[in-house]
Amino acid sequence: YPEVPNTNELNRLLKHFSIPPKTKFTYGTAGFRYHHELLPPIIVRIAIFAALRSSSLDGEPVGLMITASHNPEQDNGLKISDSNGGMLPIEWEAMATDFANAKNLKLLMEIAAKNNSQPGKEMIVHIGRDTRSHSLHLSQLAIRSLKAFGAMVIDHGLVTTPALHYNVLRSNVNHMPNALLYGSSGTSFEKEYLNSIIGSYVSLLSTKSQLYTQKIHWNKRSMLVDCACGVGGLKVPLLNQMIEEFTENSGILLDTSSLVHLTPVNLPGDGPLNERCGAEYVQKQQKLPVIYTETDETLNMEYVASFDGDADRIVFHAKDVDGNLVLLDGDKIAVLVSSFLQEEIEALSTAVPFAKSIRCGIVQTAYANGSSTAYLKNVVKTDVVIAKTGVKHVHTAAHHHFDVGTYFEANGHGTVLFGKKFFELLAKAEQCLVSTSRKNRSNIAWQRLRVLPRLVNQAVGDAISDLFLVDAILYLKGWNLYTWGQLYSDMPSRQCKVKVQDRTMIHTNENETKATSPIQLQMALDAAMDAMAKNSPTGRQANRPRAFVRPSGTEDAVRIYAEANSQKDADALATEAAALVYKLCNGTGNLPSF
Ligand code: G16
Repeated sequence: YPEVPNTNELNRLLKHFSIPPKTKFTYGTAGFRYHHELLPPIIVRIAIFAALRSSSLDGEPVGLMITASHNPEQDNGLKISDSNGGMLPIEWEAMATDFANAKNLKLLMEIAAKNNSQPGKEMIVHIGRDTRSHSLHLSQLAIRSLKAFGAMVIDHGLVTTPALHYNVLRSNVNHMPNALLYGSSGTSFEKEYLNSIIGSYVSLLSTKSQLYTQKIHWNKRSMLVDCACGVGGLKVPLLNQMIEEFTENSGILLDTSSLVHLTPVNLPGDGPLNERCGAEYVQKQQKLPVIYTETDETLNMEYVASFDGDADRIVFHAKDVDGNLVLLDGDKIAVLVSSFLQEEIEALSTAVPFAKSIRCGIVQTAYANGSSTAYLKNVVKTDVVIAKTGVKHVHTAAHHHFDVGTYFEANGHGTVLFGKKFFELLAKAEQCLVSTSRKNRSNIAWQRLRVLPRLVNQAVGDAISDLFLVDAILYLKGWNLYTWGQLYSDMPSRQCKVKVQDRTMIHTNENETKATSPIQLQMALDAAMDAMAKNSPTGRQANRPRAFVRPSGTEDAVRIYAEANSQKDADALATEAAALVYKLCNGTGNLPSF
């Protein structure tokens, strides 16, 4: 701990990093995100805010991640992890915004007092940063501000966002799910985090080889991992070795061909961050990523994963025989994961009827492809809840509605949350299955389900953890990306962005499917959708053309989404929606064209 709040140093920092005139910073979808040159005043103020948040939780550690995730290299930002590893509670966002805009220490302390918040003896903040060239300087500024305020700092250096959230969760024993309470070792949090993922991955794979009595050696499966030239690229190269070490040392009987071999490409420095590579590019542009890494190897494009810049999102894809992209986005991941969970819970219910009372379900956003929602409801037969864009909304909804709640945004951000009742089920299953064979189907289901809370990040969506979860499910099912992709066909869709003078003039309804103002905008969008529906080949509800617009909370742009029965129609609807936004909301710059 630093000695006491150092008022002189705080005043110096706040004065030196003053708020530029006529600037108003706002807490967005996932914290603060701006051009990096605008960030220092926010960093100083939000570091103090984070310390106060920790104080309000009686000294429970919270986290600050310096990253602008999927944005271009010149942007940077701050994500705040609450002590439970999740996002900052929404009720605290207004105070964060007020803090980011407060001129001096007196005003900061007035805002804090108004919110019943005061510095405490124990204020602990974990810090992490991504690989942007300005992130080191910004994290040092955050550390300096925290120390001046009297907070203790735990600096994790270069980490992925989900690893930072995991570290925060792991350091707050009160919030840890049962599954994480044991297994603690003397190793660093990051090592423990990766070990926990890999250990449970290997255990999950081993459930397929229950029928084998000896090790069988085949060629290894391999996956290309496009790390978006971001921080995930520093971690993926460690994973192959960790998998091998774990498999050798654990004594788990495993068909070694089941282990995936990862070939990481687009590492930091290989190319520009998030530019024509990574999850955001592949999913939004529906294009294969550029591979910047120089290599003599012939790269396997049959099985590819793309991370975003801070590795909290993942999408999978392949290049088909015609060189086209086959995309498995967050919706497809939701379908794969939720079907797997339902199957295993059902298999367990034969021996443990309590399993039937577990509420499983999915949370999606308005961006979910209509076909995925229809498939989840009609084929998987699971409950689907639509929430607002942003982890803070989908995570909360999954927690609230389900005992096993899966959420995946179409952009690849997601995880599965296991509630208290799920852990009761595991305990009951252990008692019921004690005398059954390990090859009994219910027993296998129990072996599979019980490793999931350690494999799947319980704090936040996580590209590394989701990579192993998806790979294990595909392996257990004996599927490749094509088999998976054929579960249902996506409705053709198009996403684009338009710049306007002030995007905050657009307001939407609760689940963002309609603009509530400007009022003429939704009327015009409805008219465009109606006109297209009249000419649609089918009247089925799932195939009705659909478009919506919403202001981004991470970029200075309005996002547009359209889906229809053909790519031509989806493009036409997106073009029309973009033109309407441009006209009715004072557009600037260029209109998108396809
Ligand atoms: C963040 C959030 C995601 C959200 C995305 C886009 O992702 O964590 O939940 O979907 O922004 O938000 P918006 O459409 O408001 O710009 P990331 O990976 O950039 O941190």
